[in-house]
Amino acid sequence: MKLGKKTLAVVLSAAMVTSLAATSTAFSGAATEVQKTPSSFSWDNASVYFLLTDRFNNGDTSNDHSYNRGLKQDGSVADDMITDAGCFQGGDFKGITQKINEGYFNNLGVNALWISAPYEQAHGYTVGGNGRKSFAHYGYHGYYLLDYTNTDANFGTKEEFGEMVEAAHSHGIRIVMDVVMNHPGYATMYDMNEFSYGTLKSGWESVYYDFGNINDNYYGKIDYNSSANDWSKWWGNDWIRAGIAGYTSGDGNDDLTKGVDYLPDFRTEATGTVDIPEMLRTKWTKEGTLESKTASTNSWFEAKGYAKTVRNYQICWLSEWVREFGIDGFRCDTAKHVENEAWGALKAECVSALNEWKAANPDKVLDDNSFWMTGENYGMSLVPASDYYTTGGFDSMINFENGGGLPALSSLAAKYQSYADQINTNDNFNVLSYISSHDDTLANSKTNADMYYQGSAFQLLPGAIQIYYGDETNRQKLPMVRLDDGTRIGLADHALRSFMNWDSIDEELSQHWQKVGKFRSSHVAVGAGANAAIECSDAQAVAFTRTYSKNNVEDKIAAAITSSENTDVTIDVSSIFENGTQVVNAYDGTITTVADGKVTFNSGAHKTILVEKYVEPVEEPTEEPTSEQPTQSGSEEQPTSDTTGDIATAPTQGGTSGTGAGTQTTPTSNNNASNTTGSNTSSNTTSNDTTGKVATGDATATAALMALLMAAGGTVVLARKKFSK
Ligand SMILES: [Ca+2]
Ligand SMILES: [Ca+2]
Ligand SMILES: [Ca+2]
Repeated sequence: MKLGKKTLAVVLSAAMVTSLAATSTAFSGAATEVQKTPSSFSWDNASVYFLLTDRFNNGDTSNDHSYNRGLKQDGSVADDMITDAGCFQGGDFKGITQKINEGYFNNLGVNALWISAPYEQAHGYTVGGNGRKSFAHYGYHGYYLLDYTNTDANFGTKEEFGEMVEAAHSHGIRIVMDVVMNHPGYATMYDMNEFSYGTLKSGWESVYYDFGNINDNYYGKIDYNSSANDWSKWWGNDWIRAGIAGYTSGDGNDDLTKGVDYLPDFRTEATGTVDIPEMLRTKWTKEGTLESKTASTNSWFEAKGYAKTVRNYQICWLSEWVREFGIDGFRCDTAKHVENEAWGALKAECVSALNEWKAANPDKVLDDNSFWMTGENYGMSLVPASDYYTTGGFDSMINFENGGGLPALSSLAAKYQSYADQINTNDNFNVLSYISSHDDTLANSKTNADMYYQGSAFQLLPGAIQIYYGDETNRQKLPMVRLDDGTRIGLADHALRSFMNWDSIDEELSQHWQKVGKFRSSHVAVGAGANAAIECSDAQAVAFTRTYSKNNVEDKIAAAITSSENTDVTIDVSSIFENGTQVVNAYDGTITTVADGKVTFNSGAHKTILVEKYVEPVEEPTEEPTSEQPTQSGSEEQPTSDTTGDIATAPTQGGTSGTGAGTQTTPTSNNNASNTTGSNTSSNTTSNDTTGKVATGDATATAALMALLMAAGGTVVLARKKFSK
């Protein structure tokens, strides 16, 4: 018998809970001790980590079968590889919170999480398949909306959602919610029965609960055509277009009104007023929330003075997540199937809602960034002159150009130049680039996909980037499944959403991604700066500088990747560093001094050299014996190593030169020693993150440090010290 994914998840979860028990206390109260300092974070340099909540980490197995999902009629678990691909698999908010508190995302340099839609999904499944074999397909991905006003119980409670957001914020990580305005979920037999809408045929249960034999008979048990009255008890014809009794169909040729994948289409363009749909009133009545939810919805409309259109109800319920929890941004699904006016209206209300949340929660405010919005128009690449950026209110659109991985190094330098030139010279334009996604492919499944190369090249890409969970750990696609007759079938997009591979993490690869990721998030210049190619002794290398000067932040870095491995590479950094400047290869911690405009570093096993100005370690007060500090010597103190696990740092030029140049006598350049030190950087960082040993919370000391840095005439933006103890 196969080990089902759910079983595996349960086992993993138990291990996680055990291992976390000892470390979680280190973070208690962290949220209240956040030091309010300027942040260098910019959405233009964002490192967004996209995960499907259901597929990431199971922090609470008691919610795994909410609404009887994945259960047979007798309550036993329907455990089958094919069924599981489209089933809820147990991941939840608690699991994400655990990973936040472990420092998992800080270690990667991640400063925003894009999570799948957290609100309630259709309880039942519909039928997915590829023509040879069908399987149960639930809304585990968040695209089968049932009710915007509550969390899905598989993911957890609203309280657990709030704890997750707060944990993220206290770790310097923003939360971006996937949202859908285009469509609700399908009518599933389970929901039809539960909420008394539509026309079910007798004997539907025997088909629905036969998980081992899921097929198109499913649809034979639903009568879509006979009773307009039955179907009016769903969303209703004034809310959605759907080709069923009593409903108007969309125009199949019109992107805005057609049913995408036969899903119902919300009438987002309609100007007529509507009531709360009967299905929701039925649901809320069963929950005992009808009165309160109706009242809060009505009070929003009264306060805003808006007409009760479909679009405005959606905006009311979606913006409430921002107002209640301080959600930092939305990723808008199927953007081209909804009018840009609707997106623009959503954006405006969410900007207001985030401002309201900040005013109500001044001690939890992360930075002064406005609400952010990115959108999906499948296949779109870099298109600055688009209505999405004007009418639609989008700050960014997902860039589909690199799905499956960046090009070979022969065209990488040109891509860097092109991206920086287009993206970073235009304040009204940005993209969110990715190499793997939930409905494209995984970069590591491509021929010749070297995830070390991708880890360097992708994370040094100009613009914002979206890491798909498991890019950094070499998570694999789900394999083909062998049917009883010997046929092998793929699992379509579900194969891209395998459970996070906590039990098979490629540690060396992961550390590589961490080093480059933290360099990126420490340097706003990487994603948001100007790019210039520079001379390099290794003809095979892509070598460049990035420079950024905006909003009183100055930042400069150089990098050389894809050279020969374990080779001394000489780079011309004269355009950004003066002779005599001490610089460090943040990848391995080696320090050297610029001479004749050049520096030489070893490319190491993974061909990655990340050059930043060396910043003398600043002694920080500690409440624990300094002997336990693993960071008092060598290059680990330079900011990119980021011993606090902080990510919103900008170790920019000039600021610390006054503190460093005059006092430092050591360290000297020593490749071997520094290499050794550098190789320990990641584990030391992890250690600090999980023990909270680095004591940086003393407000007086922090203020003094700030004053010192500012007095040095620099524009350093001080690290946020969120792990203060
Ligand atoms: Ca769970
Ligand atoms: Ca539409
Ligand atoms: Ca820009």
